[in-house]
Amino acid sequence: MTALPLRQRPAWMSLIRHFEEVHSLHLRDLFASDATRGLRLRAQAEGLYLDYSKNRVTDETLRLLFELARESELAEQRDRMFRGDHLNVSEDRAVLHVALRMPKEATLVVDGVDVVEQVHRVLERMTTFALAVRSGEWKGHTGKSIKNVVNVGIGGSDLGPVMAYEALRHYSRRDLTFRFVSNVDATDLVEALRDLDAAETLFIVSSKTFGTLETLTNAQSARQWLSERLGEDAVAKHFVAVSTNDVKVRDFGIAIENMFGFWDWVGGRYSMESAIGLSTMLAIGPEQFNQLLEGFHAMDEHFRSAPFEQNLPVIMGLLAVWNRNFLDCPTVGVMPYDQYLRRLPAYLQQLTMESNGKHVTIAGVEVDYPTGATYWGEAGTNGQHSFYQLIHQGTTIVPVDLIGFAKSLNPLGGHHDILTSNVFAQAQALAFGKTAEEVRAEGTADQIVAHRVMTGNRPTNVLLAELLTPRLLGSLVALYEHSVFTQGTIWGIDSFDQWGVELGKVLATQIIPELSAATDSELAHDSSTNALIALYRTLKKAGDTYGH
Ligand code: G6Q
Repeated sequence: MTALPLRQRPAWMSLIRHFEEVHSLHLRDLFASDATRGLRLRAQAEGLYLDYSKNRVTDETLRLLFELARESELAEQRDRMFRGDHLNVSEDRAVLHVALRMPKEATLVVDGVDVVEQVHRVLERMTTFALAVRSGEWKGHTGKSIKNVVNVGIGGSDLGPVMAYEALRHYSRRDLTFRFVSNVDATDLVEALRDLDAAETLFIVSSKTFGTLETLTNAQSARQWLSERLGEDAVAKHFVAVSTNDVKVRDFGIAIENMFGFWDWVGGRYSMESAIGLSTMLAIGPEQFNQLLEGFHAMDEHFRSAPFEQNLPVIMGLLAVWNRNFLDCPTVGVMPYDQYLRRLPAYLQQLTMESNGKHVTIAGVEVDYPTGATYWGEAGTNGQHSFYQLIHQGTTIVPVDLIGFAKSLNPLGGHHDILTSNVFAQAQALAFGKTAEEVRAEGTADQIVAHRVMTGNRPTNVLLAELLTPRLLGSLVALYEHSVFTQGTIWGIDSFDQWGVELGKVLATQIIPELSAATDSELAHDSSTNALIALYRTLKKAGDTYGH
């Protein structure tokens, strides 16, 4: 990147001056002074309608933000990503999740290899396997067909699969059971397997590195569970692997013909449409999986070709920067008004926070501005009856993405209109609030008025689509991916590494033997950690009333 440091970019300096002029503007006034605002500040692509009019921006804010994108070389960086340049500088890797969803006829040669051809070769193997399992042709060790699929993975090797399964459950084979085991807490595995018949169960061990302690621990225990019931020879028909590491897969005891590969240029949190999506393909079938890929690809093309001013990911990314760096909002809420998307907030939490939670620029220089916000959320309308109070009246401004659909996959009475009315009503309430005069006019006693005032001026994006389909899900996820990319590019950070998760893993590895050894070793940590370990050892040895 040759862009100037962020604070020296002319558009950034203009935005700082501009903020002084607009920071006290209220959305009430912005709407009152422009009857067309809600028709102008909107954009549409690939079945997603984005209303961003309820953000605290003026036309000038937007002009400067688009200028900032240009000065930050967003187009150049985007093109470098699509070309396969090593944008993940700290790991010296290309960032090519966009290649995972390119059509078969496309080519993309990176380091002398056509990666699209590689991708489609794996997709074909996944398809053959998925068809065999779904048709019952793939038999388990005892000759029974597969009825249960258990994905064992964590982080990027879990959140995508579980989110996609939940999101597309409507399209899934209802006679197959899907479970997702991620936590090294044995409870996760034990509860997942409790009612399953081993003879009908297939394990997918999903791990890019095949070196992740949690996943390997769960996979070993799953193998033991299976072997105890069907014998060690059963592993061949009941275990498949998704990984980039064929040596470790073989060492674990899974044959290479039962391994589905991907590549180091696919980041874990960007991998749900690679072979990591095998459970998704088993659930919804290859054709619908293909539609998911088409949805991703369509949004990629939109990001690649639409002018910034009409480009959904660019607009959302720039607004996120505005809210983070100028309105000083430390968190963002993502609220899908669709029960099937209930795991989307968790998925986006990893995508956004692992990507943009960084403290140095690509050049390794400490940033002097805030980067990635904390993302969190809950499916609507549940959140409205709990934490929305703070969003409406708290002292922290929380920008919210509200995601709604015009049609329900489960039309039932008046449910869907009630649900969707809340999407629109929340955006209205957050933007316009309720003044003291309005509260008083309702006959509220003077001493209560202040409590009932809603200041409003709280930003929202509303994303509206017709129906949740595999294709739409692909476009929606790609929209967030490229919004994350836009933010990371403005901030000049490496959105594709995750060094912050390493230290805790290393320290835990040192502590494991101190907790599990038969004899208590000397402890040489800080006094707090020493005391915690000592107490753990004592409590572990003590008998309890349940006789464990
Ligand atoms: C994602 C992260 C991380 C990763 C998990 C699992 O971007 O790198 O969440 O996906 O740590 O890693 P493995 O797939 O290698 O087991």
